[in-house]
Amino acid sequence: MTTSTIETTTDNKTQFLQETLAGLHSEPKFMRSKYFYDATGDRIFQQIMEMEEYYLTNAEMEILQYQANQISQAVSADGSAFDLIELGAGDATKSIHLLKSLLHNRLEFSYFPIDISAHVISDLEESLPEKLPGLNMKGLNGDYFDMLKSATELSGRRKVVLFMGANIGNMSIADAGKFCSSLKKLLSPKDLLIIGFDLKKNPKQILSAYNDKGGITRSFNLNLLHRINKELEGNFDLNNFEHYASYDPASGACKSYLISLKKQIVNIGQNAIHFEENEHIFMEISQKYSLNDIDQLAEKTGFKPLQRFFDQHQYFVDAIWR
Ligand code: AVI
Repeated sequence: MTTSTIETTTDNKTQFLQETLAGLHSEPKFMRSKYFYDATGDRIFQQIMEMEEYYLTNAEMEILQYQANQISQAVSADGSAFDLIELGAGDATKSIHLLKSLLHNRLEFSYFPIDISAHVISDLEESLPEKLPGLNMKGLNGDYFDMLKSATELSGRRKVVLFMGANIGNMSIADAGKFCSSLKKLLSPKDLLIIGFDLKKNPKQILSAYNDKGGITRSFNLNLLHRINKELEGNFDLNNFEHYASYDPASGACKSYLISLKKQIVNIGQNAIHFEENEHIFMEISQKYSLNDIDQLAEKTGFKPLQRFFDQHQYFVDAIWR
């Protein structure tokens, strides 16, 4: 199989503008965290993953580094060829361990990394074939479900879907339920899902991962205002907004906001957005789960939990569902 990127056909900029205006005309105001990831956002997210406070990356990395063989055995238990489809592949630094193990065990599979960021997909297509000779891969740039359908049309084989990195956490519990139900409808009874969850733990540890001392998460959030200025002719003054993160141990919801430091009007093209002093924009949820919450999510959405893999501190879990 040759490597090539399938580009999205939708008008990304129009959608970005429409969704941004809809969120900023809502009460309370909100933005969509999927728009964090332009080239600068990708770079800042890399820095977040390297931060001392952001325990999630190391925890899941440890699972993949030390248990890739067990995971590879679990996904290949029935011996048939399969497609490994990764939703939100990022730089694949974690999945590379699983890919190595699958190649080492001479399993017949193709890898389809899907990512909303075109930079991510072109980087992967350049770097992975060099790092993993013999890997069959095709990068898919676009919406998860559209691209999952494209991947399914490219081959009718059994699917193993990877959804790691706690990306499910960037949805509310209700939206995560809708997402898993829609995903289940695209899968056949033999297909598997490997899904990563950040677990509920000491609230201070969670909060400092989203409110780091170096201000990297702050820059990550403010970068979306900068992106709106650049791409949608906005005039946000970044000095007039402050990052605020909160964690509620009861619900497991970690939320980030930008707070308007004064009464102000911001223009996006011809549209004027009014802010009161201390008014908030809800930017992102990073939902944390208990093991019970995870099993309930599987059950409610038609999946059967099969196996779980933890890091040594039990900060994180990669669960295999059928
Ligand atoms: C991508 N996602 C799982 C990250 C998270 O932990 O929610 C995004 C992030 N936002 C702030 N820090 C990291």
